[in-house]
Amino acid sequence: MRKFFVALTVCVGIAVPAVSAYSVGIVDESLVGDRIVCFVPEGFDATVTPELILQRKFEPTGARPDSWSLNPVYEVTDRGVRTVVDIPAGTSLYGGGEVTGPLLRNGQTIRIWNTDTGMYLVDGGRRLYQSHPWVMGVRPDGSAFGVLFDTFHKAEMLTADDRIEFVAEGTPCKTYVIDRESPQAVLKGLGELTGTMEMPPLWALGYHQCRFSYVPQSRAEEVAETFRARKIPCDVIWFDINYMDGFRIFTVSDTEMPDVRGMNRKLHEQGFRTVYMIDPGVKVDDNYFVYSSGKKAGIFVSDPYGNEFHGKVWPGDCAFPDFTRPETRSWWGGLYKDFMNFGIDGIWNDMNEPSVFDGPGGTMPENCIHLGGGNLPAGRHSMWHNAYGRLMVEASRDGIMAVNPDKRPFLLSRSNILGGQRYAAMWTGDNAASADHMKLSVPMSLTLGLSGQPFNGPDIGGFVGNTDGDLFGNWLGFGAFFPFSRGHASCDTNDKEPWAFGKDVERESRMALERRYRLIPYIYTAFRRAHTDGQPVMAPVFMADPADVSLRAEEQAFLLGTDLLVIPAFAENPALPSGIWENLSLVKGDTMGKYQAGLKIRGGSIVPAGRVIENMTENPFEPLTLIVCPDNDGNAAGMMYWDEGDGWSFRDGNYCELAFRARRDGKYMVVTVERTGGDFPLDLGRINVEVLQNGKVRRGSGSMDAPLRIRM
Ligand code: NBV
Repeated sequence: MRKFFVALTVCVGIAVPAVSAYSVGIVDESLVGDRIVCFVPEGFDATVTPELILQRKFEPTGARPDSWSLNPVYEVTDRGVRTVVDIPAGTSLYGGGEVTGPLLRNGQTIRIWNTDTGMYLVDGGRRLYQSHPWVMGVRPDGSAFGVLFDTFHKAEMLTADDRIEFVAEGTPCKTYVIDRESPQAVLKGLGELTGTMEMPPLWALGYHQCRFSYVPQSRAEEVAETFRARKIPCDVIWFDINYMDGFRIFTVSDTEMPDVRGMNRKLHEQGFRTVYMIDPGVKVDDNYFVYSSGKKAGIFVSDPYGNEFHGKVWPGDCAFPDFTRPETRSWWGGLYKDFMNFGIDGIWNDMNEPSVFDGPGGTMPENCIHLGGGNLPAGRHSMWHNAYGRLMVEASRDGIMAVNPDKRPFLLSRSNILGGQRYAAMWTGDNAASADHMKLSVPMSLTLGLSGQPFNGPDIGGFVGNTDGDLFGNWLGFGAFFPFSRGHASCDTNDKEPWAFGKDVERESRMALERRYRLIPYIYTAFRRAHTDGQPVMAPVFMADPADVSLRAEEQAFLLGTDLLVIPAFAENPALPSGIWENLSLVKGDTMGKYQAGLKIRGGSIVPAGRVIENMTENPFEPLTLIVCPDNDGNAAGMMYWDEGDGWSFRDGNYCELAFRARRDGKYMVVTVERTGGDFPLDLGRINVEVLQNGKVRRGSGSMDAPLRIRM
């Protein structure tokens, strides 16, 4: 018992005399899933580290296999509880969630302490807005494993060539180890443990245009109209903090937004959706309904003396909801009722590390008190810090769902924790308008995809600082293929809409986005796989051939889904997988575009593409085009998932799953389309086929009722 008292006192920050390290035994090591072992250390205390990361409780299903080779060793040190997992030589390490630096994580240390870090400058980029205590290892033969440290306490994670080391505050935490045949199978296992993202609304897969801020409302209307007038695809216009009345959350400024309902209605008529920002800080103002109702309910975080804690954010002095309390979460959720009824489609939760301008280390003091409730214990902020954003987005999501139960919520969060993909998509915070951050945006997004969060992307164009046409064109040229594709800009920068840099960049931007929109049937299918199997939408190149060690560090090119390679225009000598990969053109002239990413399709695959549309209210299947790239034997296969694009009827079978097959038959390529699931009535009419082989394209068309025969 004494031992864990020491560990706990480290956690709560009371000065303790230095203790020499001593080891901690394992009290249980059982299988809890298919090749998933959960290690429970002595002193594990569910009241200190309750389930938050995992989607549910996992009961033992059998004993740890004797041959199991990845076994954590625990010890208590004066820095916290240290867990070490020795790993085999030659392992490539990935993960850690939101990180700067390389995709290949061997030799990196990160701090797990959610931090508002403009331009990723705090602590040399070693801690960012989100926490992902998770590492994936890929052995030289392509088999893989994953190690999940099931805690939200402050920690540091080292990924060395010979070991993974995790030092955390709090009592010893459980460690889950997945050991499977491939990285894909390990990521599926991560999804089994932490849950997967829900199906997003289809509109969220379109291009998003943001700025800090589009005000007055006439400016937002002008931006929207310009997208349509210039025929540049776009689905979403975003509203940053200046739409609020004096930065009071859940209010709208009369002067900036004289008719918010009317504007949202008009945007909807033009085929746009709207996303509005909500921060956690509540302005201290007794005449403001959010503050007064929160104060009355006593749901704000308090200082150690029991007084409401106040810290400065945009509105000046703010109080902060204590999201560890069930009462707070339901109060918070309730605030969305009137707000969503302004005609708002999605919510953006920012500043939820939480960021406090005048707080120590840019957050609230570690001795602030959270009261907990349900299965969450009371504790100091030092304990709850990393979970603050995660609990906030759970409350936001529940609130949005309660207002619009028949719609799929769209929520974007800056802060979160491993497993938080169940509640919100994320973006990589305040990057800079620089070529370095453009290049960095690829490994950052890839790493998130390898850490359970498929729905992510950076501020395309760069947030801080002015952007020139070259940077914007280059960034959007491949940024159009991020799972979450949004242009954003800070308040004091130049305009960064696709037309703001002259005719050439405008043409290239339109082209990049037209390419994305043509691929929507394929991208939606990739999101479906993210939902069912925890697979990344944007994946590292090595996943095309995990046993090819020459691909392990590639972080310029990336895979979109399983069958397309995206090679950004900036890429120099990218390492590409062997085998057949044919160049792909999706809109006229795209292969010649200065800023367009190179696109390649995998031999043996069939990619479903639609036509160019400007937003998701249009039908992409006029017609459906099957892009076929045969393997060496003349065979190819692919699939497509489609449904209503919103709502939950897909859960009752209202979806359509099609399997495509192609085989060579003498001089012909014979392509068949078969419905393999669901009863969503998808009327496909004419289907076009393009067969890509040896740099040539052969075309044909027909309907899905009979095999399509394309003369080769
Ligand atoms: O709300 C303003 C910004 C927002 O545009 C950005 O995306 C967030 O990451 N927000 C941070 C507040 C501070 C910006 C300096």
